[in-house]
Amino acid sequence: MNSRKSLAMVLAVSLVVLVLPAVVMAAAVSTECAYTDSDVVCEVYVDTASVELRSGGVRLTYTPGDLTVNSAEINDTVWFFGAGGSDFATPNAIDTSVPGIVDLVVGKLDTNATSAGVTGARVLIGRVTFSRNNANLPVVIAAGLARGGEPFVSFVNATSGDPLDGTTFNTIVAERCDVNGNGIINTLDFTILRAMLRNGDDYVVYADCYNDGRLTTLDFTALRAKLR
Ligand SMILES: [Ca+2]
Ligand SMILES: [Ca+2]
Repeated sequence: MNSRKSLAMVLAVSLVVLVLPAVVMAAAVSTECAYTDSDVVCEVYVDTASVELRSGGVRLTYTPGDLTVNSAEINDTVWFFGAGGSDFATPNAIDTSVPGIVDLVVGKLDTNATSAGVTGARVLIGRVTFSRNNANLPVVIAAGLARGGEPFVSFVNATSGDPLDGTTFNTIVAERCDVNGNGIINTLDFTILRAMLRNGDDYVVYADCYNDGRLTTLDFTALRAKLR
């Protein structure tokens, strides 16, 4: 490679390095829902590896005639205000008062480490369960910012206190046992589940065919029964 080419490459790499932090300084929210004939379980995660979060708020919307909220909970081992997780009296809020809407509002202020926010990949925000009122498909659930993204309900940088721009939302609603969430339950799901177990991959609710909150070989057995 001549020196001009190598200089161009160095510049290109530097540009990528310079540009990347600005692009990833946002929260990525994943909502993963598994349905059966009778219920739907949704788990909401945020990937905040690039920034420490002070607070966040996710709104799930659904069709009230099709679904009824059974329960909603926030992961308050991560999201809390108080001394090292001992005080869970928090501004965490679950609002299910309006049919068709579930708001999950979370925050963290550790009084032992006030500058620390929440950071990490795939941090659980909360879990919502619905019962199904009919057999209508598809089961429609969407996610976005709670309450229009007002400050301290939107995703807020713990360091600067500023709301983040560009929070993204990805929602997958799949039948329980559809391990790869592609809308079909077939032997490919076996293959993928095997790889997930071998690799110790993260829990995904619709891959949890046995429905016990973890991924084990029992999910194979349940998937086999489902395919028979
Ligand atoms: Ca599948
Ligand atoms: Ca399982």
